[in-house]
Amino acid sequence: MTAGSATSGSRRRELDVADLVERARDGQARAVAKLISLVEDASPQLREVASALAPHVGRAQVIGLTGSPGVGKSTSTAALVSAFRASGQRVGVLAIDPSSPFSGGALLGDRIRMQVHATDPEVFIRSMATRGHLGGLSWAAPQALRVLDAAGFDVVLIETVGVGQSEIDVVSLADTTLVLVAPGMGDGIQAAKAGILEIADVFVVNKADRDGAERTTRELKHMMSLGRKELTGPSWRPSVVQTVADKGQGIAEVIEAIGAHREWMIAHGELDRRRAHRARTEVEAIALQSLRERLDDLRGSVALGTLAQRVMAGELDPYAAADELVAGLGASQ
Ligand SMILES: Nc1nc2c(ncn2[C@@H]2O[C@H](COP(=O)(O)OP(=O)(O)OP(=O)(O)O)[C@@H](O)[C@H]2O)c(=O)[nH]1
Ligand SMILES: [Mg+2]
Repeated sequence: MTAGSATSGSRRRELDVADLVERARDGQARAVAKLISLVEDASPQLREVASALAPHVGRAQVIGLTGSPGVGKSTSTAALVSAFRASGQRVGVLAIDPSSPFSGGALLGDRIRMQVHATDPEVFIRSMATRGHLGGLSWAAPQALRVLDAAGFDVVLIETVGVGQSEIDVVSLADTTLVLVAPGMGDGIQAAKAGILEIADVFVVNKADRDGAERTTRELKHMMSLGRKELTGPSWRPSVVQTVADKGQGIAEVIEAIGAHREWMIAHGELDRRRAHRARTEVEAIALQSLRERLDDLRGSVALGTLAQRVMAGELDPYAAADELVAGLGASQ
């Protein structure tokens, strides 16, 4: 590999990636953390990491949790971790906060909720604040997921606030997506507006200890029955489960619903379809990123300058100029 020579003399010491992956697979949390940091920092060793992980991925069951701020995602995540641990599974958690300028506070809150798991070596928890990353979450989260998958976690939970496209991107990483709503905030309707109804495999009406839980549950079930009429072929009807996450109530039912969804997916070839879609999205995101970088390199280049001159002089139209530029990109590597 040329990675070593390309980065020799850089400020950072080269890490032995193969050794890190071995240690991560041995269950060493520090190695897992280091690999995720390499991913997050877009280390020059990123490609090496990706290639070392590749033979070991594809085993983990990936569960996404999304929903409005404060609906109880972290509390539910912590409760689910306990439940999966009780059945002997190793659990990884990625808490992703893509947009909030106040992520520090939110992540601090998560840390407190997760404290009960902090000393369990079979649980690995990582918060990722990905604001400011070029291309946002589209590449960092899937690579972090690959690290946890390769490290042998049976279940990976991905928590993200459901407010926009980047959350939907993250959730599309999951085999099963839980959409959390709480009663009394018109949350069901908000969910419909935000387009997260379509991504739910299981609805969790959390804070069922509050007034209105029955009504929210009914509304959601009604919406599900409306939506289904337009679908053709076999389709999964999202289940609706009530929980009181901070008391652990209803968590067993959530696990059951996740299991039922998984069985349905396997029976209908949907799990493979989702994973193929995930891989395609990942490749696409990396390719786009690399094209974007190469385009950035062109800014101010002689080639672009010359083309611009010709467009200005009326010798070339801007479409033809762009074609030439893009053709040049392909040739440059
Ligand atoms: N009454 C009640 N409160 C709950 C329940 N679940 C969580 N909470 C409380 O709701 C608040 C928010 O919970 P979190 O788990 O931090 O919510 P979140 O969705 O992760 O919040 P963000 O990550 O900030 O979007 C906390 O004070 C929890 O203790 C529940 O079932 N009932
Ligand atoms: Mg949270």
